[in-house]
Amino acid sequence: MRRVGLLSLPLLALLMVPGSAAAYPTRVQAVADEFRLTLSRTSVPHKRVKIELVNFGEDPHDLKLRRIGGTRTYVIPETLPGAHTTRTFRLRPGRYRVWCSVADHETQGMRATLRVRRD
Ligand SMILES: [Cu+2]
Repeated sequence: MRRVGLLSLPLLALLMVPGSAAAYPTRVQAVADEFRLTLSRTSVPHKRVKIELVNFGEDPHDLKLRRIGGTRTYVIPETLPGAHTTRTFRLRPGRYRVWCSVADHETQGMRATLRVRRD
């Protein structure tokens, strides 16, 4: 019994840190190649979302997000083949259109949808 009590103390301390869960953004990896855009998850809780664009292709790619019905465009700048770029955005709940805006990549298939949940 005593051993169980000792083990649970650090866990209890961790759980009691106020706002500890909110301190970390949700991570999403967006893998780009010709001509696909694959998100590691398609639904995230709202607030801070950390998106990493990883370019596995042979062309440069960028990433843009816009909430359907919204006017603001969130941008991860053009990223070279083999490179990755990370940005953290504060996103409102809704459905976001995600696409690569380089040349005609979007119409070739580099698009996805990200749902930002209210929870
Ligand atoms: Cu592209």
